[in-house]
Amino acid sequence: MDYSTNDNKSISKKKVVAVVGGGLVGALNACYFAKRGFQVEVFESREDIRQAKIVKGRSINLALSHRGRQALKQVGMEDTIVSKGIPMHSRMIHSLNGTQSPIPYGKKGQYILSVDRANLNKELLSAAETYPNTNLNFAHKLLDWSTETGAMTFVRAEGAKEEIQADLIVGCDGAFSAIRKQFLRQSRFNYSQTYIPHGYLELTMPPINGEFAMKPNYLHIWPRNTFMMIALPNLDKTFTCTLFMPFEEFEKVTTGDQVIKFFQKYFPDAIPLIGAEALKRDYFHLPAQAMVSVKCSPYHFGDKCVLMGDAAHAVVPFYGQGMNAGFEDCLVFNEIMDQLNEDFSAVLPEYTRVRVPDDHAIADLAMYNYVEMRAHVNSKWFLFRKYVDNFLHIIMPRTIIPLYTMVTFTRTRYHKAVKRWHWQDKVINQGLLFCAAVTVAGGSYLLVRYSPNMPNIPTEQLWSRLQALKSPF
Ligand code: FAD
Ligand code: EGU
Repeated sequence: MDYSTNDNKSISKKKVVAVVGGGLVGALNACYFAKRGFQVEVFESREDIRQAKIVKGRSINLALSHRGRQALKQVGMEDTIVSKGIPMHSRMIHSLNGTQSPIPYGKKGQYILSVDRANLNKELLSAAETYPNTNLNFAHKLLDWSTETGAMTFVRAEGAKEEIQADLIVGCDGAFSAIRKQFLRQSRFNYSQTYIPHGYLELTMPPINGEFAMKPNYLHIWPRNTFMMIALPNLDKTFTCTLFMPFEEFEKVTTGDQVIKFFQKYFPDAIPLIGAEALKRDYFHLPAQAMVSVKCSPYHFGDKCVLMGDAAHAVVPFYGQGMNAGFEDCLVFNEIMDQLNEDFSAVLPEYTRVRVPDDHAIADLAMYNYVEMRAHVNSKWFLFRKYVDNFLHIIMPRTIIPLYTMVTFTRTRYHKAVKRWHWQDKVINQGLLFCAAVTVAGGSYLLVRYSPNMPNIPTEQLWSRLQALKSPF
C-alpha cells in the first residue's frame, strides 16, 4: 500500500504522516497532525485498548502537570482529561512510625493531577478518530523501515506482512522503539541507555467502607532511602501503590510471610490498608518491572522521520515527567511547524536543535533525583529539604524558585530550569557565606567590645582608632 502523495499528481492533497505507536504520545501526536490537515495513519502493535477487557500498561496512573496540560489544551483535550483527574495539592509524607505530614506543592492553584493511563490513552485515540483525515490501524507491529525508501514493514496479528509508505514517519513507539533501530545504524548518531538497579511493583489499596483508605488529594510518599513507595489516587477510590526497590531485594522476598515481614519493617502503616492477605497474593502477581533511561540525538532522519516521547527519551520516573515531557515534545514540534511553514526539511533539524538539550536535561534531572533519593532521603530529610525550599521561596519569591516548581508548574525550558537551579544554589551558598561572615564579624566585635579587660571606649572612638591603623596595602 502506498499512502504517500505523489507531488506531481496531487497539488492540493496534504501529505501523509505515519504515527508509529498509539500510546500516549502517539495518540496525542495524531491529533496535532490531523488538526493541521495531514492524512494521519496511526499504527499500533496492540489491539484497540478501547475494546480490550484488561489492559496491561506500564503503570496504572500517572501524575499530569503543567507541560502535559498545555499540550492537551492545544488540541482541545485539557478539560476532558482534567475532569477525570484527581487533584493532588500536596505530598503526604509517611514516616516509619506512621506519622503523616503534608507538604503543599505550591500556592492554592498549584496542584498536579492523578490520571488513569488507560483512560487517557482511550480518550486521546477517540479524539484522534474524530478527525475524518485520521485512520487508526491496530494490530500493526512495525518490524523495520527503510531509510532509503521510507517504506515501513508491519506484521499483522495473523503474521502476514504489510509494506506501507508515508511522507513523514513519527516514531512514538516507546522506550524500546523499533523505529529508532535504523537511527542506531547511522554514523554520528549518539545513543546511551542505562538500566537502574531498582525495579517497581504495583499494588492496589482498596477503599475502606466505600471510601478512600487514605486522604485522596495527596501524592502519598514513603521515603526510606533504598526503598520507596508512592501512592496515587484513582476515581474508583482505590490507590495504586508503586513500590520501588533494588531487584536484589525483590529476589530476597519469596514467600507471603517474607512480604509481611518486609512491610512490617518499612511500611507498617500500609499493611492494614492494602490488607495482609491481598498483599501476600498481589506481591507475586507480576514480577518487578525494570526502569531504563535512554538518551539519543539527533531526533530526526533527514526530512523522513522523527522520534518523540519515550522513543526519543525514556526517563526514570523520579520526577513524574516522562509523559509530560513527551506531550511537550508534540507542542514544541507544533510550534516549530508554525514557524517554518510545515517544511519538514527545515522543521525536523530545528526540532532536534531545540528539543535535545531539554529532553536530555529532564533525563539527567530524573536520574539525579533517583540517586539522591536512594542515597539519603528518608522521611525527615525529605520534609526538611522541602521546607527549606518553600521557606526560601516565600522570603525571596523572585530569586529562589524551587526546581520542582519550574519543572512541574511552568514551561521554563528544562535546560534553563537546570541552569537557574545551579545559579540559585550559588546565591544560596553565597548568602550562607555572608551570614557566616556577619556572624563571625559581629561576634568578634561583641567579644572585643564587651570583653571584661577592655577599657570602656565608646563605639565611635573604636571606629576612629580602627581607621587610624595603617593599612599594610
Ligand atoms: P508508550 O506509552 O510506551 O507507548 C508506546 C506505544 O507504542 C505503545 O502503545 C506500544 O504498544 C506501541 N509500540 C511499541 N512498539 C511498537 C511497534 N514496533 N509497532 C507499533 N507500535 C508499537 N510520566 C509522567 O509524566 N508522570 C508520571 O507520574 C509517570 N509515572 C510513571 C511511573 C512509572 C512506574 C513508569 C514506568 C513511567 C512513568 N511515567 C510517568 C512515564 C510515562 O509512562 C511515559 O513517559 C509515557 O508512557 C511515554 O509515552 P509514549 O507514548 O512515548 O510511550
Ligand atoms: C514516581 C512514580 C516526590 C509517579 C519526586 C516528588 C513519581 C510519580 C518528586 C510515579 C517524589 C519524587 C514530582 C512531582 C512526581 C515530589 C517531583 C514522582 C509522580 C521532585 C506512578 N514527582 N512523581 N519530585 O516533589 O517534582 O513530590 O509512579 F517521591 S510528581 Cl521521586 Cl511534582
